[in-house]
Amino acid sequence: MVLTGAGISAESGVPTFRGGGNTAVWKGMPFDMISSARMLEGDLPAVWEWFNYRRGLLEKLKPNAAHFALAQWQDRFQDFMLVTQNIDNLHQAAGSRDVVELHGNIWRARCPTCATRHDLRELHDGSLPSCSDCGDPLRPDVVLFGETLPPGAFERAAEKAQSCDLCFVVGTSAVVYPAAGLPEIAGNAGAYVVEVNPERTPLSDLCDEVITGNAGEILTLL
Ligand code: BJW
Ligand code: ZN
Repeated sequence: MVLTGAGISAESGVPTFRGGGNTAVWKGMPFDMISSARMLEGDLPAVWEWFNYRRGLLEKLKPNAAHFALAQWQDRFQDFMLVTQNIDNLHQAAGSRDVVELHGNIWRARCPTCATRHDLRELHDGSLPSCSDCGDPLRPDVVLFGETLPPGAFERAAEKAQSCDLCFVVGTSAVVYPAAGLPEIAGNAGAYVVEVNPERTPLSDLCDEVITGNAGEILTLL
């Protein structure tokens, strides 16, 4: 199994949340304040503005060599699972199928009332999108701090972590739970755990191997 984080998209031009000693900030707010359940309850328009801004950045960006390498691995290995914390859809754009999205997808909206999911590329630009089924205001289909993960997603990933032989952890600072617990589950169950990251993380000491470098270069070499 492969677990990816924001760092795998860095070479496509997607800003990471953390790393290099910096934390993403928007309009003076740290991202973990705006990407939170509390902000969603208090100021849904501000949350939409933040995600609309992010979609605008992503619109022009393309998958990089690391995304393409992983899309090839799915055909090279019989029993492969790609688990991502990313919401940018770049794995799918590179050809990866059946990606386990732990934190949702920025191109989708969700209705909190009737749970219907909507493709934002098909919704007309309006101030606040509303549900075509029940009319209630939609929210971005992403997992904010303090919210639970989509039903089944973590369970699927954890089951694979329990049974895999090899676990790659690529481009994540490994501080956000429960995602960051997956490599530990894999390691405890006997998998060989390999981290690919230009910086060390809290996970590095638990890994069997740490490959220091950028995902695009390292995954292509592998
Ligand atoms: C490169 C590179 C290159 C650069 N190549 N690499 C247990 C302990 C403590 C706290 C908790 C816990 N369990 C739950 C919590 C609370 C919280 C949490 O984990 N907090 C910690 C931060 C303290 N977790 C949650 O709230 C989660 N929900 C939950 O657990 O529900 C149950 C519950 C409910 C209520 C109360 C308690 C429990 C939900 C977490 C949702 C995370 N959502 C976000 C935002 C999504 C929307 C958005 O995009 O705005 O997801 S946060 C943000 O961080 C985003 C990411 O997916 C996630 C992880 O970040 P990631 O991918 O690791 O990126 P970075 O930027 O941190 O790191 C980039 C890395 O790349 C760096 O290491 C670079 O070096 C590297 N890099 N260039 C390779 N070229
Ligand atoms: Zn609805």
